[in-house]
Amino acid sequence: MSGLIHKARSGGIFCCLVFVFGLTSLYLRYLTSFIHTHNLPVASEGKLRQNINLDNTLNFGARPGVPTYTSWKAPIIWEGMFDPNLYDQRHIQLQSSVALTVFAVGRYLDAYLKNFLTSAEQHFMLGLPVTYYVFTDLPENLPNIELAPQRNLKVIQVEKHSRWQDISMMRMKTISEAIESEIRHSANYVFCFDVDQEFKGRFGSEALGDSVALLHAHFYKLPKHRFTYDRNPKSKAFMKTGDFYYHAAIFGGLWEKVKNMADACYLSIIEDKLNDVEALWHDESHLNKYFWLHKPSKLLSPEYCWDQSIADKRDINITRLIWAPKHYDTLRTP
Ligand code: 5GW
Ligand code: MN
Repeated sequence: MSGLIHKARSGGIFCCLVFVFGLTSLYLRYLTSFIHTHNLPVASEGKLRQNINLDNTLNFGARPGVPTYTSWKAPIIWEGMFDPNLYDQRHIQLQSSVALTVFAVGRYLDAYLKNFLTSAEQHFMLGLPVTYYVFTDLPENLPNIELAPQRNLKVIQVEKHSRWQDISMMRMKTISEAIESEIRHSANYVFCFDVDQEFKGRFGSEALGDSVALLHAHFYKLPKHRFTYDRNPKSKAFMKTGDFYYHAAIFGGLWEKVKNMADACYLSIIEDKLNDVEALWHDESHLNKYFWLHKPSKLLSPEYCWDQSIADKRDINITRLIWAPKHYDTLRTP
């Protein structure tokens, strides 16, 4: 009798095991099919990353002199608001990786790229894997820069547009293509930079977010009516009003978000060309329009991109990146 019960019991356990095993393998199959159909590297699953609630740890009262969040509750990152170690540890744990794109076309290569890259090695996203994507028409003139472990550089050749407005605007197309062909397979986040700048202090993982915009150093204190949005109703960049004036020298976020943004800006730029109009500040006008319609999830204060010629520095507790001197006379003549 007891032997029979024992048999029945072990039969039950066996059935249970088969059931659990079946469920697990079904679940695994679902997971793999999800990864395949969406063609995402495992670590770059956007939804997972959007649940990073690190921004709840920010101290919004740390900087009484300046706004620290927007009307739609996106944080504006100022020195003193965040714990750098907390951000770094969490992003290392999540295996976050970052691609930095930068264009150095024509004379901008010799003038700026070396300082930009060597200073990025000192201050940009230390502790995380970083790949620099350098777009240039002169790959053979690239400076030789020694990179720290976990940091790589890829050079992608681009043509030199004859109009400087096009060099600047066509970056959106190139960025989108590079995200599609390369970046999305190797990085979670993309940050796009002007080359005429130099890192001076920590530019770290606190700057990572779903979609990230930068407050323009010359406008962050000005009233809205002074913002230099495009005011021509014929342009796709036309804006009557907005939230902030964003600087196109830095934008970033999850690769999915940056790709959407670059695609939208490029489409608007092309539509303007077909209509024979050009936005007042080129790609920057289109970027401002995009972030008006699609609110960024995080804003960077001008501490992240400061112009040292601005006299009133009271709000700037640290300069993380500064504008390099402009030599328009020599750089912009053909
Ligand atoms: C050249 C002449 C006029 C304007 C832009 C260029 C130019 C820009 C160029 O010859 N080569 C080049 O690589 N660029 C890229 O576009 C650089 O990454 C540069 O940082 C970016 C935007 O141009 P900037 O920095 O001159 O624009 P602003 O808004 O900082 O004055
Ligand atoms: Mn610039």
